[in-house]
Amino acid sequence: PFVTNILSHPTFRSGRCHTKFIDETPELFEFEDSRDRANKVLRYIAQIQVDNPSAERRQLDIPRFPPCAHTPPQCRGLKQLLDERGPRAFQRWVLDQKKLLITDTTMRDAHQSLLSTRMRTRDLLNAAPGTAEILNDCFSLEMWGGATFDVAYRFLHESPWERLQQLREKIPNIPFQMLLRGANAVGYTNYPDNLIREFVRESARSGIDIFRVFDSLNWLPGMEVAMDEVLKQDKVCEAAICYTGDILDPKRDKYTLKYYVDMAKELEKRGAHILCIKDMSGLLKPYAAKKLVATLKQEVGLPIHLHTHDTSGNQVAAYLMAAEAGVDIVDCAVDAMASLTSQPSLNAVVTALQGQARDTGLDPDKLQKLSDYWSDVRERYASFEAGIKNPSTDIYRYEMPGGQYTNLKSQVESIGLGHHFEEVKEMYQTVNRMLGDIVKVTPSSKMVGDLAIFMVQNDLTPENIVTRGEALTFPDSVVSYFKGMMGQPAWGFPEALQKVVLKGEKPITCRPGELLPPVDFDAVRQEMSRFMGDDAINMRAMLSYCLYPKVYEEYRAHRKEYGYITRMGSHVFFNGMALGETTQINIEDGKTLVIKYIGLGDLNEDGTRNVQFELNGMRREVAVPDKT
Ligand code: 3PY
Ligand code: ZN
Repeated sequence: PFVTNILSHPTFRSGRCHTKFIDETPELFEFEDSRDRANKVLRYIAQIQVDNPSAERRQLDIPRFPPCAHTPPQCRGLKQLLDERGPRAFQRWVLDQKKLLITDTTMRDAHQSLLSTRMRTRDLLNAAPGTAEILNDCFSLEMWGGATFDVAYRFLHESPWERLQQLREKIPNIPFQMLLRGANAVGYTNYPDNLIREFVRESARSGIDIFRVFDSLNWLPGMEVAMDEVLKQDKVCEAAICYTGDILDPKRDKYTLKYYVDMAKELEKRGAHILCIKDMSGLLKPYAAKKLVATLKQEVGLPIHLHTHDTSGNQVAAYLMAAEAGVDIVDCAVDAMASLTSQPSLNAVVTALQGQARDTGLDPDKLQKLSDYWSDVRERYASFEAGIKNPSTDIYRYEMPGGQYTNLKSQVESIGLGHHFEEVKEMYQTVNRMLGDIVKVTPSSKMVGDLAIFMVQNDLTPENIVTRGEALTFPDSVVSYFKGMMGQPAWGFPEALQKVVLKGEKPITCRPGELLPPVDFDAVRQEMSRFMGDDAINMRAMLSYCLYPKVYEEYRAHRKEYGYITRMGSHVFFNGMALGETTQINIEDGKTLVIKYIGLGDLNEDGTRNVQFELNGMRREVAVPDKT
């Protein structure tokens, strides 16, 4: 069966496998006959039907794939220039462009910010050939990192590494960009240096070209190791300044123009190829964008890449002002996945600049085809929409990152405080003031959110938290922050509160990575053999386990129990099937399951319920636990 797995694997069949193919393809070690696979798929669907018997379900047709006239492997673009001539030549090329360059964030930040990061690999892959062709002339695709790593395993039961590899195969021409949280990698806490380095190496080997590295407190030591390893791998190091406050407001004296220029100069000195202004909450107003970009263009020699969220509705204007001031690259999302807490619309920016000095050169008619696809796909994710219907300039008061707004809402609802959401939002800004006005982006933003919820839950105020806090155990993220495990905020910690939170423990002032013992990968391997076969334990698996031990172990268990569910249509994957609906699932090349849902059957004495299907025309019944 191992040889059959190799022979039928798409990578092998495409003729593009390399020497590490076997090491890096754990699914080759999964031996199952197709009857087994079919059973697992039916049990997966049956469980959804039983868990939520009265859900409204409807049949959806296959989304309209974006058209693609060329076979992607023949597309050549900026990726080839980077691979052939290296990051410095790539940087030069960017600086020489007159057109405004575009990064498309549809495959990462857009769905992280609009749909709780739930976009499945299947839907990304179906967009891939059309994207390779239609966006051939864009600067990059941001398609990995941030929260997508964790969510892929935790909620989608799929491997982010396989996503990266499969997209790379289908999009060989456009540079791939990821968001890396410095010493926090793609997690919420600092990790040992050797883990960060291995993570960067493995991501680079798997297809990432451009690493956007940031620190959640703009603390340079927190970016150091990640930046150094990106440079060592000869990939593009895009170092980010996280933007907060308002440089045009004279009353905000911390995050001034000088603060950002000083940081930019330091990042340039440390070898960054590109400077990113990471406006994670959409606070950079149009005239501030113009001033910041114009000043940075004068003060540093790096290309400038602007990232924002359109929560206020002001951000297409911010891009146009930034374009006038000479910004090199801006982040947009295809319009069906743009605006509000996501990035500004790609289609809007492209059409606004048509015929102007900084014309992007992208074709609006073709972009529309891409948008039609995402519009269809988005329907399948309706249950993850946050219900935000309009732009809101209130974001200038809350200063909450695009992706956090929706997550905080569900976090608050999940602990039964849904009716207190407004209060939590107000508290979020109170907490920020109490902490001395800090940069808020993952993981510091999550800590501010956790503390805000905690204060609402416990009736705490900035006035009584120090006295009443003595008797309380603060959330883990808050303890970690005050201990210095997220790095050092530019203006220090409020001391009295720090004492109360730490309860006698001593905070650190150095880089956490200097204190954390290096990961012993042999020991990790040993530990992992408890729940998976030795052959499948490769560096990717170990990295994932080190970052998210429990989530990764559960992912392996889920995969064992339900098999290959990644090829199931997303509306079925999330919501199950409508009565009488037929769906097709391609379980391996050339083998398709045609499944029709007939209905729920009887409850059995052992607490299971029968669920009826037709599988390839034959009646099949499976029994799954009924806990309703
Ligand atoms: C992330 O870290 O996931 C972000 O998107 C921060 O803006
Ligand atoms: Zn963002």
